[in-house]
Amino acid sequence: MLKTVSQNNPTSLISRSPKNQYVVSLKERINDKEDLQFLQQDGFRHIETFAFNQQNFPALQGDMVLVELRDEANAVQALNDLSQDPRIRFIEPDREFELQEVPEYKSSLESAGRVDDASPAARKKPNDLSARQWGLDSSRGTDIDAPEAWASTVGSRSDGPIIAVIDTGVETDHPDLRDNLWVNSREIPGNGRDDDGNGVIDDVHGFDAYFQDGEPEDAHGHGTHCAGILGATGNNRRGVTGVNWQARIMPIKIFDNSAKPKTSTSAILRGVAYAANNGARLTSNSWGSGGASRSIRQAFSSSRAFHFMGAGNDSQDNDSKPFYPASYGLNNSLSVAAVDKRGKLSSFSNFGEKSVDLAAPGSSIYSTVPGGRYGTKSGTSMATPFVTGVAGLLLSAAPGLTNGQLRQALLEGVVPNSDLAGKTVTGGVVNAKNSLARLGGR
Ligand SMILES: [Ca+2]
Ligand SMILES: [Ca+2]
Ligand SMILES: [Ca+2]
Ligand SMILES: [Ca+2]
Repeated sequence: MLKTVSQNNPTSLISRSPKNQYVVSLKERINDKEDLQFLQQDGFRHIETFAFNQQNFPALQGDMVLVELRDEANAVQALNDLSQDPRIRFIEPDREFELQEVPEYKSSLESAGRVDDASPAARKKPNDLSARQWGLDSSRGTDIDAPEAWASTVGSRSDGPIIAVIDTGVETDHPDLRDNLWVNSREIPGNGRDDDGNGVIDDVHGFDAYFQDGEPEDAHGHGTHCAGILGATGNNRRGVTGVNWQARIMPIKIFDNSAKPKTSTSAILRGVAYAANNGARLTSNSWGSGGASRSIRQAFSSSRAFHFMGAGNDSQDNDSKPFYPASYGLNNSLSVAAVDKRGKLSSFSNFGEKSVDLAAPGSSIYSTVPGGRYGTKSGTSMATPFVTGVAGLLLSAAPGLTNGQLRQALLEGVVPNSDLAGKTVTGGVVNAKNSLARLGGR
């Protein structure tokens, strides 16, 4: 049996003591200030209306707002009054969560020669595919068959999907990432103005949803690593290659800069809203916790984008002990477990025959880290951007794919193995070649 190893808990969001701030889901959209007056009467101060634009969140019926309790002494009465107000759907605390990581462990490098599993003509390799990148190509056949997929598409900076990495930020001047960042062409950098009127000043490459500014720089390293997995520049004679050689990565920073990074319900809502409002087709979410949030669920589920969620690293069965956002089970999302070089479920990985959809390489993954460097990390955090990256290839090859078609191509393309049987819905590992072949356009 798998052991629960609590210290192997990479990106768990641990609920903290609530602040005096709450997220309120309204039944209607706000048209003017008077629509918010009842909050004041119930004892709350309106802080922020989250920017869930109707066109990008078509299924969201009303607005979501952040409020602050004005008088702590009357908290019980005020919360009671507001929760019974017919104009609101629900109210929940703006919780704080902490990011924890799987301890990195040294991995032996893959030194054996590769056995190509397709004819050379059907494979295409970049000049910077590191021998450490076993998840993309390996002699054991446990990889995602990236070279076979690259023969069809390597991703695209022009037609490819905008991919939001919702995480600790990204080192935007990393030499292997800077060319693959989304560019907000309607924003003039460094002039102190919000030129495109999207609510954020000088947001040229993404958004810091925690500190609410246009500089989503990574003080931690987790987000930079995830970004490189799905989209480090390929074939540039440098470092590593991403699943997509060319990409449009939109860094969305939801964590603060502390050594054990913290985030909050409100930062996550802001991040999901910004991503979809500014064109992200995909989001990659290598974080989570055991605590469900109705507002976060509502934000993801009502969005037109497609979302990838890490299953978590507690070696637990998510069917009996959910891990969110992976366990929301949304139609427009997939949850991802991790496998090691042998193709076996990683010792830390959560699983779930009903609630975890598929697996991807997640042990000893080599990718970009801050300082223009490279390093190895393990976790479902690493598995998740592998699947997001494959989705990026699929949408580069077929930009018109619906969420349903994308989901189906990813699930039907997996390579099943006996170790994953009964551990995930598909019992298999994501496979770029097979999923591309499912599109039928090759
Ligand atoms: Ca292979
Ligand atoms: Ca702006
Ligand atoms: Ca500007
Ligand atoms: Ca490279």
